[in-house]
Amino acid sequence: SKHAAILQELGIQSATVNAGVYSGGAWEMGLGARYTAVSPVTNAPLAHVSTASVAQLDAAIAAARDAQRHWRTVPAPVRGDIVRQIRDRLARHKHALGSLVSLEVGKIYAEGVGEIQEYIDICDFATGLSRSLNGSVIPSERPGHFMMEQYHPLGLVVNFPAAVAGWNVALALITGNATLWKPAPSTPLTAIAITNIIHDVLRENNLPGALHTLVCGGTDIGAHIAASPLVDLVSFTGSTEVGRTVGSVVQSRFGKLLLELGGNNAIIVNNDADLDLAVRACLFAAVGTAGQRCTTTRRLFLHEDIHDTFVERLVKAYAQVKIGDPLQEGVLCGPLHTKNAVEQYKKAIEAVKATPNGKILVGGKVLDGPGNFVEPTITSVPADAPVAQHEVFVPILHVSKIKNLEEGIKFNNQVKQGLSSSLFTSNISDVFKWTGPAGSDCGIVNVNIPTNGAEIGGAFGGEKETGGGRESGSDSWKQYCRRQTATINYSGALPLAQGIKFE
Ligand code: UN1
Repeated sequence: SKHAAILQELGIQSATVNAGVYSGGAWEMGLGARYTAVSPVTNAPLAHVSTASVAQLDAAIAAARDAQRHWRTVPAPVRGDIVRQIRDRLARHKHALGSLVSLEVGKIYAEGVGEIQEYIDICDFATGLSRSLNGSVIPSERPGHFMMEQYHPLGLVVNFPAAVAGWNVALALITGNATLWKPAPSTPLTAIAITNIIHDVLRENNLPGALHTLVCGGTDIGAHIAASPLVDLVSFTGSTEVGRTVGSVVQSRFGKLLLELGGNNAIIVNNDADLDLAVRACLFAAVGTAGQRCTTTRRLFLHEDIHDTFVERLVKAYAQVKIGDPLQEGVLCGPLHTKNAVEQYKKAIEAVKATPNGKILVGGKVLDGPGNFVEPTITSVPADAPVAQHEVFVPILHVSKIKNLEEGIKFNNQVKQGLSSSLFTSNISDVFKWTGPAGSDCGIVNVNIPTNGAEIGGAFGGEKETGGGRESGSDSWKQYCRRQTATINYSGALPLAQGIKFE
């Protein structure tokens, strides 16, 4: 079948037991619990995956650290070339990898391929960057002294779960680190397929496969990683709840952290906005990936002048969304990733119904059948309704009315999360109010584009309960490094800083 061909191209035998541990450059059968990866479209098994025991994890960490001791001395541009080769190999299998993401996660094919494209983009970015991992030269106050700041590899970077793995792998590798990837228990196959590809590139270059280690596992493995002093940086993408625990464990041992946690992203539509553009943007932002991006729009603030027209148009657009098999052409909304997400959806719909003045404007139902399908939903609730204060990873968009931009900014900022935000307007001064210091408090602030679908060139991440981390572009690479200030005295004398005399 089509599915079997995809799995075969990527070196995954369908319906066979897969070794979910890639340690020391070789696949191993995991001695932990066995997982079954299921299709969110049918809930039928896709493959069985073994997971690591804690002892296997420790061995994998040791092997990765060992491999890094050589890797850290390889010149950065040479490391960049390895990442370029990984990029080429990913591009060659883009169709199959994108289909596998679609198969396993449930997002539509176009978005599955988009995710692989994002991995390819960050590899391009990292390859170029490998020639300019600049430190700086700082003028010393002392004669005959040279002072500089430089960036060295950290050691071992662990990144768990996520589709965002590529951002971490590409940047961690060019900066001279080894990486260990612990994917979400529900997405082992994409991780196994990408590891197969990277394994081939490393082997062809006589480099240890341990530089890209993979450990499938559950919460015991996650907890052990967070606590291990041999893990230099823990990059975690997931819920605020889990991130809080991971964060405090890593912080208590003074490990480095990169947290990309929950978002509760809003779009504000001014009365002077291009409404065609805004409707299309809201549709992609709220229904894309069936509402399961950290950047998905969950709250929509409409100026009272355009509120009714806008809602009417958006409801019409929602009614045309085809829900179904994400690999089928024309489908815009696939299933939710897990059965549990369907339960969360039901709970949120009940909460809307129980909210004073809360209304379902369109959607609200779970679809019959074996898959995890729900209707994309628009609700009308007051901006401060409890149901709109936290992130539910489903396609539910809460709409509220605003009098002006000031009120929109207040509502945008009043939640605990601070990832992404967008304003639709044609008013120049509102653009600068929105992007200025008293505007949106999010890590990502957009004008006339959706909250999701960020390019890799900018730093990605958010404030407050989103965790404060920055990944992907800009100078995010510095987080994979230890910063070192070096002062070299070539004067032959010993002048002390601050003019101190000590004799
Ligand atoms: C995520 O959902 O965790 O901006 C990341 C976006 C993508 C990244 C999503 N570039 O929607």
